[in-house]
Amino acid sequence: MFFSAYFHYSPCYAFYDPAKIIENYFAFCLCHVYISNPRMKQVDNPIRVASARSGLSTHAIRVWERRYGAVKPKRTGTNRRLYSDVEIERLTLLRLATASGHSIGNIATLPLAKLKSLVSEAEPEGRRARPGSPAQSFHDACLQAVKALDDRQLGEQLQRALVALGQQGLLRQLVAPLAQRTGELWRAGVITAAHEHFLTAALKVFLGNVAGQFASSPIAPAIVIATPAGQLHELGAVIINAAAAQLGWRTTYLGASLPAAEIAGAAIQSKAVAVALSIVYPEDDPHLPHELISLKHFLPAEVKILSGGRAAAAYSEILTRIEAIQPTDLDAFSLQLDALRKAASGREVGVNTPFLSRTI
Ligand code: B12
Repeated sequence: MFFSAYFHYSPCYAFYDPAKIIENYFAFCLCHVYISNPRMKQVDNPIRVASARSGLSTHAIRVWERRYGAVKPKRTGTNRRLYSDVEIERLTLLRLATASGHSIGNIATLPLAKLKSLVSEAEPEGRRARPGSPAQSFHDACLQAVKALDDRQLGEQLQRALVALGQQGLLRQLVAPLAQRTGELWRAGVITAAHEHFLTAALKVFLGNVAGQFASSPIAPAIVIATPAGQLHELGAVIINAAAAQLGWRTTYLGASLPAAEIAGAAIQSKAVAVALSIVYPEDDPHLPHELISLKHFLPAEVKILSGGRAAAAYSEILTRIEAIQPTDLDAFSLQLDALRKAASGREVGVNTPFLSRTI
C-alpha cells in the first residue's frame, strides 16, 4: 500500500496541495522504513525487481546464485525465482563489496552483518580520495558525524574543509563523494533514511550560507537554479548554486520539483541569462519531457538552459531538442558559465533583452 501511495504520487499536483504533500511525505517515510527494517513483513520480488533494486544484472544474480550460493530464492509454481527484501539487500551488499575489490568467491556466503561491515569500511573504486589526503580525512569524519547524527561535528568538519580545500575543492572532493557514499550506504542498509535526510538538510544549509558569502554585484549575470517538477533530489542543484555563486553569478535558487511555468517566471523576473536544471532520479519520468518542452516554450529565446545530474543523460534527446547545454561535470559547468558571461557582456541590451540590465 505504501509503495503504491508513494509511486502514484504526482509532484506537480502535490506541489499546490499541502494535504497531499504531508500525505506523500508520510507515505515516503514509511516506504523507506519498510525497506530498511527487516522485521517488517517481507515481500517476494521477481528477478527484474531484484535486479533494479540491487544494481546487478539478472545474469549476474543467476550466476552468483548457481556458482557461489550467494542467495537462495524461493520458486513459484512455474519455477520463477522470488527474492525476499533481505536477499535483495544481500545482493546489493555483494555488489558494493565486489566493486571495492573483494572476490565474490570469498564473500558470497558471509552473514549479512559481516557484509555490512565490509561495505561500511570500503570506499568504492574511482571515488576514493587519495589515502591520507585532507579530503579523505574530512570525508571519513563527516561520515562518522552522519552516522552519529551529530550536526555540530558535521558543521565543524565542513567548515574546516572549506578552509582547507577551498570552495571548488569542497564541492568536488568532499560534498559530491559524500552524497554518493551516503546513498550507497543507505541502499546497502548500513545507514537509514534518517541519516540521508540529516546529511541533505545539513548540506543545504551549509552550502546555502557558502553561496551567500559571495554577495554578487547587482550587475552580475543572473542564473536561476531548480529541479524540474517530479525531480525531488535537491543536492545537485544546491551544489551548482554554490558553484555559480562562487563564479560571481547572481543566483536565484528555487529548490526542488518546480513546474516549468514557475521556473520561467522566475527567470524572466530576475532577468536571467540562464536556467540550470539538476536531473537526478528517476531516469524514466514520462512527464519530464513535457515539462522541459514547456520550459523552453515559456522562456525568452535568449535564455540558455543548462542541465546536469546523474539522470540527465537519460533525457539527452529531449534536452538536445530544447537546445540545452549539457555539461558533463562541474568543471564543464564552470567553463560554460564563463562562456555565457562573456557572450552576455558583449551583447547589445535592448528593451526585450531578458538578461543583464547593464553590460558587465
Ligand atoms: C539525498 C538523497 C535522497 C533524499 C533527497 C532529499 C532532497 N531534498 O534532495 C531522499 C531521502 C528524499 C531520497 C529519495 C529517494 N531516493 Co535518493 N538519494 C539521495 C542521495 C544521497 C543524494 C541525492 C542528490 O541530490 N544527488 C545529487 C548529486 C549530489 O549527485 P549527482 O546527481 O551524481 O550530481 C553530481 C553531478 O552530476 C553534478 N550535477 C548535479 N546536478 C547538476 C546540474 C547541472 C546543470 C550540472 C552541470 C551538474 C550537475 O553535480 C553532482 C556533483 O558532482 C543520492 C545518492 C547519490 N549518489 O546521488 C540518492 C539516490 C539518488 N536516491 C536513490 C533512490 C533509489 C531514491 C528513492 C527511490 C528511494 C526509495 N526507494 O524510496 C527515493 C526517490 C524519490 C523520488 N521520487 O525522486 C538512488 C537512485 C538510483 C538510480 N537508479 O539512479 C540514489 C543514487 C541512491 C543509491 N545509490 O541507490 N533520496
